[in-house]
Amino acid sequence: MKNQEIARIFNEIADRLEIKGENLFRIRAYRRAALNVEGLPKNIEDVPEKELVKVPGIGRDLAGKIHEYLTSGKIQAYEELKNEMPKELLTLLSVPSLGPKTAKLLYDTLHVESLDELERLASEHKLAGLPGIKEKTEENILKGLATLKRGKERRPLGRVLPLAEDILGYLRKHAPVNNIDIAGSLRRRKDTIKDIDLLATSDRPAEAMKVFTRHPEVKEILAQGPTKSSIIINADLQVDLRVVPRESYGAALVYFTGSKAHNIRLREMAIRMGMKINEYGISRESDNRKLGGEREDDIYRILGLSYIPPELREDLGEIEAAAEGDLPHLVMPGDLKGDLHVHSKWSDGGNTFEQLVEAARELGYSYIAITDHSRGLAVAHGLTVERLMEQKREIQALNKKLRGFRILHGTEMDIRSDGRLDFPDSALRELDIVVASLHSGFRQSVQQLTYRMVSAMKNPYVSIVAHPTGRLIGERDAYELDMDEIFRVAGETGTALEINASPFRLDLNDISVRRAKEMGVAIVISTDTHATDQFGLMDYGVSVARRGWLEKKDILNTLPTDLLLKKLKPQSRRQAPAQSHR
Ligand code: DGT
Ligand code: CA
Ligand code: ZN
Repeated sequence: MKNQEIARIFNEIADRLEIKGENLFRIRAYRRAALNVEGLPKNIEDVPEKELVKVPGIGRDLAGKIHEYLTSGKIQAYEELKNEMPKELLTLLSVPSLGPKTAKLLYDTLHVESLDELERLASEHKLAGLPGIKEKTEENILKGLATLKRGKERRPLGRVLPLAEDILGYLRKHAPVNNIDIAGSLRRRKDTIKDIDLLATSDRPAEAMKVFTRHPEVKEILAQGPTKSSIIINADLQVDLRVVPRESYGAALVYFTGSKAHNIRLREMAIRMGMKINEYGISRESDNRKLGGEREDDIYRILGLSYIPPELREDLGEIEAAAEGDLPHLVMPGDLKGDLHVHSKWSDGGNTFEQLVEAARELGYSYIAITDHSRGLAVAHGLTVERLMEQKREIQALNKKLRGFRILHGTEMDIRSDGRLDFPDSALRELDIVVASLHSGFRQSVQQLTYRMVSAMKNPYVSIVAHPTGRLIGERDAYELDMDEIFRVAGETGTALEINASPFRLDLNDISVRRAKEMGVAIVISTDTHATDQFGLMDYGVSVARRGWLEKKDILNTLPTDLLLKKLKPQSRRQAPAQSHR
């Protein structure tokens, strides 16, 4: 598909414009277009030229560039930009903490041309002393380089899962397989993935493998045998397919789903019970008699455990809980009743309220919260108080026409660098829901960053803090925050924390979610949708919640509208005047 290629080019154009110091709006337009083209649920080559402008974030200019690429294989403006500056400069800019100014400075003065060289110079303290570069800058560069390396080894779940499902669909259609499933970390829905592990049964394994190694995306065949084949696909990702006997399928699925730590615990448990588990089945030690292994559940049942969902298989207490019959009833995608973080055309989203409502209704939702950016975030066309009130009137009018659905009026309000909020209480009071988040000053001290979050949560109108740690998977680490303090204040003030379902964020992450729950913090799962087709990202957020042991009752947007509004801060606004604390 050309979608990813175009997205890559648009991102590179944005990078190059950034080095040139061009207009921020233009740069952002390219980045947004890249995101939307990549996330487009269909092949961009199938979109007729005239329809391209209907893709959110694609105006006439960018539609023209896409058409140019699809017809000629080139974009003139991009070729010109490429000639204007060396590629090495761009390499430097790929380091998360390195801005365009610093990148240019390093290139011009020290002629740094590679990341290895940059790493050497930074670790030898050869950079500090250049204009604007302090010791702390060197530290940040080294951290950024480490993040970058990790990002190359492991990809975000959201990049890998669609590729895996594509290959799975292809094999189901073209290869002689009976069962076939995704295993490994992907089945456990870890937030980052090293490779794709597939498991199948087949009556004609050799032929199944032949079909596999002829997938149109194959770049290299690493191995091809009747029980295991490995390929590298064009996205530079390894895919392994194993074919196992039908009577071992369940045992193999447990084995290759992992995690390794979980498997080791199961094996130890089996040994204590006089049994043996491997990828072929579970058997009695004394006479080697096979007790089961065709179905996954066999293994757990015979060990006296309830079935453990793949997302929990990390040896983080799930085996003990399964032994006690104490596993959580994990939240499921169908439990969600609405999305509480949605952008419209009023700020940097691509759709009208009507389009958003229609898409949300199709998913079976009862509500969405419109949370456009606030005035401080000019690059995202943040709303002034006047515009916010205008928006409120429009939403009220639309709500009168809707049956069985409600648009909640909200904001994604910027928490400023000094901890002050971007809107006064007099404006916040007018809203159904207030989502607050940080968009600047990520490199402040732990104290300052924590202070900003805490002061936002202490505001009586702030209902939710969005993408609390600010991480961008493989690109930017979480800010340095005192998370326990954040959870404590969230619990105390009744402020909910968001699991941002955007697959490049997944923020809070699984571990934080579990900790938040233990500390009595309410959670919401939201997509931060900027275009209607992004509503579907909710499932990634649900995966994080499941990995964090959350049940339906732990998540506020599983509630119907009236109960949701009762639970969301500020509760006082919606309850009878005499507050009862029950
Ligand atoms: P990844 O690929 O790093 O994202 O994570 P996984 O969990 O998919 O790891 P991978 O691909 O190396 O192996 C797939 C599964 O195979 C793993 O979750 C458990 C199982 N496995 C691999 N090596 C071993 C091993 O040495 N011992 C045991 N018990 N299981 C293993
Ligand atoms: Ca794997
Ligand atoms: Zn947002």
